Amino acid sequence: MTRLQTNDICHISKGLGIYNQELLMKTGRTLLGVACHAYGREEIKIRQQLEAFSIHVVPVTAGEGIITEFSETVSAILGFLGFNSRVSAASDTSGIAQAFVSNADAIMMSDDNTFVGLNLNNRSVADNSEATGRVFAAALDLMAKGLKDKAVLVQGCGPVGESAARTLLSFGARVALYDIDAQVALCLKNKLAACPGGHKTVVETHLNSALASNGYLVEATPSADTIKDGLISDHLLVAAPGVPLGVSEKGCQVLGNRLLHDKLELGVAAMAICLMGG
Ligand code: 2YH
Repeated sequence: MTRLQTNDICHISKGLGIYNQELLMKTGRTLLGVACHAYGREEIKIRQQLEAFSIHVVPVTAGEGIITEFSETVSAILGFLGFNSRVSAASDTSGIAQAFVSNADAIMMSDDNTFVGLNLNNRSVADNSEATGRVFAAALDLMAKGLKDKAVLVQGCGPVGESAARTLLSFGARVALYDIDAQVALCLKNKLAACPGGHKTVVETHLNSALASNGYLVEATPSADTIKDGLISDHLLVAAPGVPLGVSEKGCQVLGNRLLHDKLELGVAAMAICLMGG
């Protein structure tokens, strides 16, 4: 998992309005709407419950320590959506205790490996990798105006790619898997066999031909420049949860509104909707 850096996130809080407009243009839904689509929730009902749902973001000093603006940015995203959110005054154990004492509904916190939301009322856990894969697949479904029977390549078969693949199958997509380590892709194919439609999942071993035969891509790798500019066809739609982004600057220009990428917004929004249960 890539560790975020302040440079990755310091612009997010101020840019949420513009980000939301761009997302609306690309998907037809706002940040809240895309997250609701990911969990099959009705946006209008969620809107009625948001303000009363309090989420404390607890800074974590373990491992490589605090990332300046990480907690503030997570809280800003939640506040933008309408949640009652705040960054805990204290970090770590004290921050968790404060959240309990103040009757918070949920906590969000991340160390170097795991970013979770914890619902303090019903004990449910929202995992950032699962939520991120799911919400980017849902966004691609919206960009594509439905993925049923469409061929989608999932590039990168770690936890984010796995969650994306499961979600794509639930939308009725035909899923192809590619990983730099073919064994990892094969292992995921075997796991997906139990999902409805999962037995039709295929493993691609050559990225070039895989990109030529799939018109839709979820780029879920933790590496830059995984997609050569020449492989970007004029109809390819890309949802890219991977950090860093696997598409070059030139590739981004070519794709324009056919590319969706962010480093935190959709994943946090999806975690929050997941925490609200349903
Ligand atoms: O960067 C990370 C993780 N690799 C997960 C990122 C989500 N995809 N975590 C942030 C660590 C934050 C730090 N402990 C803090 O400021 O609380």
